[in-house]
Amino acid sequence: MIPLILYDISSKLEGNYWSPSTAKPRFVLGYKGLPFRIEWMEYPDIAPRMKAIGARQNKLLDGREMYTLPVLDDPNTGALITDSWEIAEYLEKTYPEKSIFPNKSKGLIRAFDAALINLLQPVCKFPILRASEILSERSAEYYIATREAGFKEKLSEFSPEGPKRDEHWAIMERTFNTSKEWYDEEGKKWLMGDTFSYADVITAAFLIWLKRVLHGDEWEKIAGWHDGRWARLLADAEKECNTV
Ligand SMILES: N[C@@H](CCC(=O)N[C@@H](CS)C(=O)NCC(=O)O)C(=O)O
Repeated sequence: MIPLILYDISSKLEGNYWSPSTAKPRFVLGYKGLPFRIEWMEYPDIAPRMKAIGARQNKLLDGREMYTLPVLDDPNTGALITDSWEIAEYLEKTYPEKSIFPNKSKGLIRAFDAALINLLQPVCKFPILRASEILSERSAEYYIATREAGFKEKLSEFSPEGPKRDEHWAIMERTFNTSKEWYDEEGKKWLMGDTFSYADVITAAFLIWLKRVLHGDEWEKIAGWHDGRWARLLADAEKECNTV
């Protein structure tokens, strides 16, 4: 089998990876035991490169069309897929062994994905601020300019220390309290009890983002909530998906 190619976004961190969207297909590829290699990209190079290889643009929540990563190139079938959800669907359909949507859970997991995004929306400016600190100079310049334009706010106003940051921490904690309630329904390792699924990939990708972009003490704070449950869930998912 020819290794698949995953286009991911580079950073200054050891090991590079940090983006939650691209972490999802990385987890799925690892879980299914598929051979793959990563093509690391800087932000300003994404659009020209994706256009050149014939990837399709993605539709953002606000309706705008743009080139985004992840993109997956499968030389075994000729498929070139944009968007983490569509990549998950493609991998499940093409390589059905070790299902990530067990027991016909795809619809429910899609709803879980949307629910988690809704929970995270109000708090995302804090990790976005931190992400701008771990990118290369070229990527950071692009990232800050596009995020400032998107939010119509200067980066320095995203999550300044003080009442605004405190509010972000409060929302973050509420988000994890809600996630805990969801995970407690089965009271086991995964959202679906003993069965690993793409829902856990979504949660783990969010955790990876926080662990990689936040400062050490900030991640430690989250890792300490609910008796270390979130650090444990991330470590378990990384093990399950052979990403460590
Ligand atoms: N819904 C998309 C979101 C992907 C996305 O927003 N990717 C961002 C990086 S996290 C991106 O590539 N942005 C390109 C840009 O800002 O130019 C997915 O899940 O694949």
